[in-house]
Amino acid sequence: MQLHINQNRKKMREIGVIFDLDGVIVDTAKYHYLAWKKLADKFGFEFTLEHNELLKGVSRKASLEILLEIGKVIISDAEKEKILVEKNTNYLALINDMTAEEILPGVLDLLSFLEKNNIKYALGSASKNAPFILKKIGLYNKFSAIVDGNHVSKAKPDPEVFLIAANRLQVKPHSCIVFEDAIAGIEAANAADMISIGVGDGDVLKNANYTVNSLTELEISYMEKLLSEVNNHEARPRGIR
Ligand code: B16
Ligand code: MG
Repeated sequence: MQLHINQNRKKMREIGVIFDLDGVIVDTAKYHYLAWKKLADKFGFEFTLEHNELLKGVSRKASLEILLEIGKVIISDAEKEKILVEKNTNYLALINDMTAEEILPGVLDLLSFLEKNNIKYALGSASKNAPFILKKIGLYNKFSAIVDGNHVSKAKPDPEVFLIAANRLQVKPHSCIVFEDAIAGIEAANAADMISIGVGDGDVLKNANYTVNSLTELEISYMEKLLSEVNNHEARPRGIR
C-alpha cells in the first residue's frame, strides 16, 4: 500500500479510524489463554482453546465470570478480586517479552497508509494493559488517542469505548471506521453508528459491515472504496440503534 489515494481528500469529510488491540494489532489471545488456564488448572477443571474464544474482546472481570461458569466454581467477591490480580500478574509475565515482531501482518502498512493520507487513528480496546503492550511493540506514540479498559464504565458491546475515541479524534461517530476481531466489538462499533470491519472469520463476525481474514487484504483499491463509503455514510437519526 505505497500509494496515496486518488480522490481529492479536500472534498472528503474528516475520517477517523479506530483499532481494537488484541486480535487486530497483536495476537495476545494466546497469552490470555495461558494465564486463565493456569487458574483453571488450580481449580482443577479443563479450560480449552474453544472456551478461550468466549473471552475475546470481553473485559477481565466478565472473563472471570465466564471462566468460573465453565468450571462451575462458586467463590466470594473477595476471592474474585484476588484472582483477577493473580490472572493479571500471570498475564504480565507472559507479555513482558513482547516486541515489534509480534505486530500482526498488514498493520504497519495500514498505519503508514493512514499517515500518508492524513487520516487520524485511535485505539479502542477493552484491555487495561493496552498502553503497556503498545509501548512493548513500539506503537505507543503513533496513535492520536488511546482509549482502553481504564477509561470506560461500560464494556463492549456498549459503544462507549469507540464513542470516546471518536470524540478524542474530534471526528463524528458516523465518519469512523473500526477494525475489530470480536463479536462484542463489532456490536459496539455498529451501535456507535460506525463502519465496522471484522478482522477474522466472516461467519463468526457476520454482523460486521465488511470482513477481512487479515489486514494484508487491504489493498489500495479496497481502502479507496472504504473511504468513499464512509464519506457517503449518513448519520443515523437520533434514538435509533
Ligand atoms: P486486560 P481488546 C480485550 O482486548 C481482550 O480481547 C480480552 O480477551 C481481554 O479480556 C480484555 O481485553 C481485557 O484485557 O485483562 O488486559 O485488561 O480485544 O478489546 O483489545
Ligand atoms: Mg480484540
